[in-house]
Amino acid sequence: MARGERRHADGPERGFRSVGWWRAVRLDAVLALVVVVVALAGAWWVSYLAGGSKTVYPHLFYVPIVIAAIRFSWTGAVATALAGGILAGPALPEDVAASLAQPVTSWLVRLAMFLAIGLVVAVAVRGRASPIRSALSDTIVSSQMLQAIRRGEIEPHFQPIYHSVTRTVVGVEALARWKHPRRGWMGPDTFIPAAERTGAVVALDLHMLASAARTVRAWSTDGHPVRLSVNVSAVRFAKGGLVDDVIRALEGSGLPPAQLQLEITESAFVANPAEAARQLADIRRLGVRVAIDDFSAGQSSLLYLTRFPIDVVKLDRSLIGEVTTDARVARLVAGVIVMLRSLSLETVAEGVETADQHAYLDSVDCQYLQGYYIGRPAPAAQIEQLIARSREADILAR
Ligand code: G
Ligand code: MN
Repeated sequence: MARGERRHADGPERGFRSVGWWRAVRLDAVLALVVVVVALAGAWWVSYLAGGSKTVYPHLFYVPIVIAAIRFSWTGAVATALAGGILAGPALPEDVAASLAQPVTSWLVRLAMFLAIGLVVAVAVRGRASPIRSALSDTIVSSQMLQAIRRGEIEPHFQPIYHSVTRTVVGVEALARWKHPRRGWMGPDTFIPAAERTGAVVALDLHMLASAARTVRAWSTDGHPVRLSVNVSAVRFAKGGLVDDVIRALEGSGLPPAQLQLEITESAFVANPAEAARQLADIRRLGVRVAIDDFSAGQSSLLYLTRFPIDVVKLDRSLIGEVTTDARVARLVAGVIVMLRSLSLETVAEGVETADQHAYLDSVDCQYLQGYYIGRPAPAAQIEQLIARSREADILAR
């Protein structure tokens, strides 16, 4: 499963502006509609200029009919064929110069041809039209995202990671947030899945890595370095050359490698395990740490824990969400924590949302906690303050 799809299936973050129904209008549908209308009007205009329906130009009406059939299926085909039938029929003189009207029979025949072609195309592309449509909308979303990166509208927010032994915030996870000029803050679920499908996520990952590293480097944390966790999409990982991006981000920001951690889901390892292990080893050789993200949510294989050079395992929030409601899940999580410790791997519980979940995870010695109960993702300045406060007093002692 694509990374963005499941990890962002959560509700809107606090502070997100609600999204009106008109935001759901698909831009590609509006564009297609505009193209159809323009093509209809163009076909009529060209046929008129060319002397009327006697010319070959009324065939141009097939263009909008075919577009509508692909984009809007048979309903679109019928509507456009009817509109075309009227425009190329009663609305188009047979002979413009002589202003002679078309006989009913000839325009009815044309209407029947329009309907037939429209329906044939609609049936022919059935089931295949949806990939065409999604490709179009993915492209639009991705190119808007790339523009937004250039305009500085996409920035990392940070979610605190809490150490249950020292009871302080010791790290943060950078999460992409898009401050859209009209729509306000947008979560990654609105653009990451599309960007993964087009490959534009590579640019996003690089931007997030470089920009989060600079931000965290600039935090004044008086001798207590904060660990920065950055997500790397499986698509980015598969492309190779990640280690060069990491070196550049470290050099560009001055962040010590030991403070950086990359989060990767196991889906990134499936396609080419040997190559994945090699890339991870290169990254760790820099002194950067590697975490398996969303563990237990995907194709988790226990053997992965021994085959890949990793430091940290992040237990998926689907597991954590049930530790207080299902005794078996609770025992499972307790056991997994023991197992990970015996492999010298650190454990982070993701999606800790309640005091009860926190208490349970504490009781089974889970080292690190992350989730809404600890703190929501927030802009850099707020998190810098939270970290400072956490040094004075336990932020969970409430
Ligand atoms: O897969 P990954 O751990 O990178 O996912 C991070 C996502 O999880 C972010 O979109 C973040 O907002 C969300 N998230 C963080 N903490 C919680 C939580 O406690 N509950 C839920 N439902 N989502 C969370
Ligand atoms: Mn993550």
